Amino acid sequence: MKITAADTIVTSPGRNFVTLRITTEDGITGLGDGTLNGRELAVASYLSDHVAPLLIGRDAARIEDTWQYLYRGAYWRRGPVTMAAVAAVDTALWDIKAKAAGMPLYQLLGGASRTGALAYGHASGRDVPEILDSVRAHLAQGYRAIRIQSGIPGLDSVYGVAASGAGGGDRYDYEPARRSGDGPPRPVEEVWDTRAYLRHVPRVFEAVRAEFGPELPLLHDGHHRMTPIQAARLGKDLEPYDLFWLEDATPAEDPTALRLVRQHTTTPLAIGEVFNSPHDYGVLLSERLIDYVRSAVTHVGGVTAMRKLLDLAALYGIKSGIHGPTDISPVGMAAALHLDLAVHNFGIQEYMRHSAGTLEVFRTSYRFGEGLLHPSDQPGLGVELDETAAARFPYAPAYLPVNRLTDGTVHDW
Ligand code: GCO
Ligand code: MG
Repeated sequence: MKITAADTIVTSPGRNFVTLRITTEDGITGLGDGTLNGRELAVASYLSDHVAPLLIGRDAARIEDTWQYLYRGAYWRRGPVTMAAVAAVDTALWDIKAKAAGMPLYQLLGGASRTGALAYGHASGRDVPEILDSVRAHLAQGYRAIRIQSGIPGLDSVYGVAASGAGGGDRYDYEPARRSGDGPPRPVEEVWDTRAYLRHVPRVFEAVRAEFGPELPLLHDGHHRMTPIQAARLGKDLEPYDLFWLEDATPAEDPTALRLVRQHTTTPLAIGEVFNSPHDYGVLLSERLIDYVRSAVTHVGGVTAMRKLLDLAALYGIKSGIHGPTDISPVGMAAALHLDLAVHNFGIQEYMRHSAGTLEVFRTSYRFGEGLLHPSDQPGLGVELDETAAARFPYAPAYLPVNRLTDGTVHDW
């Protein structure tokens, strides 16, 4: 089953996506997601200039060998651009293999371990009444686990909070990568105050628990902004509200920072969305410093790398919480859902729904009902790309915001 074409498709139905489509001599096509928010064209060039020429003529069935060939063969390993490109190839080859077998991918990964994957949605608001409305709207949409992000008094815009306040729970409201008015594209800048955040967040969770009771799983994302001692304090302050997890409490480059957090709090911890290799988890798994692995299939090196990572995590009793914001394309999302269904140590799946424009370009078959996602039983990943629709949405540069402290110092966003 020789590869005859490997095409990189960049499309922007409201936000940018990079997709690799691999075609075999017998006409089977497979899709892989290589989207890297704010740096999309670097992956597109890596794929079309450096990877596609190597794929032509290779045997599409040799997935592990191709993964190793691209990873070790480049000599320069890891890094978000390389690993998104490797992931795109790997995912497309799994799509092809499953289509050739006439099976949904999860069957090749060992078959279903559950009936569906518990999904969490993103509720947010500028203040508590808006957040409560947003939670109600998410419950009405069928979510059975909810992330809560709140505006902070004194700060104009805060990570995770929809600009309109998401009072109506409109799931399309929050898209952090933005273009900035006229002139050359530049990231917008936000202002951040960690002390104000630490004072406010426990009050928000107190209000949400008072309104919705103890049962509903609640999550929160710290987006890498706290020092270890600040994160330890937040974890302790949130213990009465029984979080499902506190995500990205401290900056991702320093995994040992979580030792201190862990010593002080029983709030479960999750990290990993900006990691780009299973190797990044080393001490986090072996010392059991986290409870959930947060990588995206797209950024950790594809289905092959994610499967190895989750199997290793399982040995330490650590579960999955695969990254699923809107900057993971429906192709990356489908790959996550097949893994979610198959692995034993599934924890939860993030699910921010894609816009109507995105779903016009990517024809998905996965389903959401009663709080659970299912990848569908279509052969392969179960997602097809409509190239005519994709061509209607050309690439548009957009960046994630840059964050500054109140004195102007650049801080983690
Ligand atoms: C999450 C993430 C995202 C990121 C985004 C950046 O938990 O879903 O933190 O919202 O900010 O993926 O591209
Ligand atoms: Mg996050």
